[in-house]
Amino acid sequence: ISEPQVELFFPKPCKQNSKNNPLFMPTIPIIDLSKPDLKHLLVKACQEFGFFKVINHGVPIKCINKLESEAIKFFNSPLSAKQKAGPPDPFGYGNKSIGQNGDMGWVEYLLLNPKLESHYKNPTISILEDKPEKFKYTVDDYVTSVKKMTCAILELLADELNLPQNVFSNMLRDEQSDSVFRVNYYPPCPLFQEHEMKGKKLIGFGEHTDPQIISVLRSNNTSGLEILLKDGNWMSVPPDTNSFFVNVGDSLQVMTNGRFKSVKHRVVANSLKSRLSMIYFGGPPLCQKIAPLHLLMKRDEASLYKEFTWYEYKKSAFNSRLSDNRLCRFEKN
Ligand code: GA4
Repeated sequence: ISEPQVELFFPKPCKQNSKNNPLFMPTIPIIDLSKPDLKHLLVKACQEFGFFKVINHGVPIKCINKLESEAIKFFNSPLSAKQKAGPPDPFGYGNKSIGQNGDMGWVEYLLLNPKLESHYKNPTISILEDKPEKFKYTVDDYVTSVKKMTCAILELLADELNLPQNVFSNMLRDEQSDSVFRVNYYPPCPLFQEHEMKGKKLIGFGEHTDPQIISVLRSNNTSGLEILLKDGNWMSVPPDTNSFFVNVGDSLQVMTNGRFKSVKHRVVANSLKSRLSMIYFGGPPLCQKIAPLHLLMKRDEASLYKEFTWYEYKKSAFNSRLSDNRLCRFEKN
């Protein structure tokens, strides 16, 4: 990228310009899914951070590696070939442009429909091999396994909140569930090295919250993901290829009447190493009503949000800019 354009990719500075004191830096909650009694920790993580790391998740490493290597093959193909799988409206290949409202990032991506039976709606990633079917099965395997883990997490959360176990997981398991699968590739940007040495950051994916219920991310060994802490400082999330990172989405914040926090996050790119992440966004059916759950509310507790359908929220979200606060339109005054 040439110099003037580079400005587009600088993140906004922190509110409180952080002289991060390591003594006060919180650590990311770690949830070991193989352990009993983790429900309390899970709820705590969703309340305090809206974010946690999952270990012993049960997703086969083979299935992760296979998808990762096919995705890398795709992103390493010539641009003209990749563009055949685009534009991403709603599914396909995208490059630097994010959404429809002018957001940009140093990123290439694939947006895919994770519905097992509806891959005809996905772009044909035919550059990958002579058998384009193969990629679809690799995605299916991965999504099936990650979705299973995600539903297990949602059930533990519901249980700890004394809600029917399936309240959240049923929304993902529903045939009509409006979930998305995304593969992001952040190419190295050597032109940026000079800026990086001066401590400047290159935006890969600008700050935002996810509109859905829950998002589950797995990345290669390149850092870049940052979450916004309550004190206004950004915290870098060290990559871990053996773990998944989970964040609460806007819809879950609403259903828990603000108990769980939809965490703001962003990705900064790197001048030397590429980053690859694969994210499953668990969303409800379009007709699903989203509102604070009555069963959860204490006597006299005021509902913080108006009721809306996922269709209404999604429509409003897709008309917003990445960094907008999308929930404020749906707050009760
Ligand atoms: C953020 C979460 C998911 O990646 C996504 C994104 C979507 C897109 O890339 O098209 C959005 C963004 C995300 C929220 C606000 C709108 C829509 C880009 C954007 C500017 C697929 C999603 O569902 O919402």
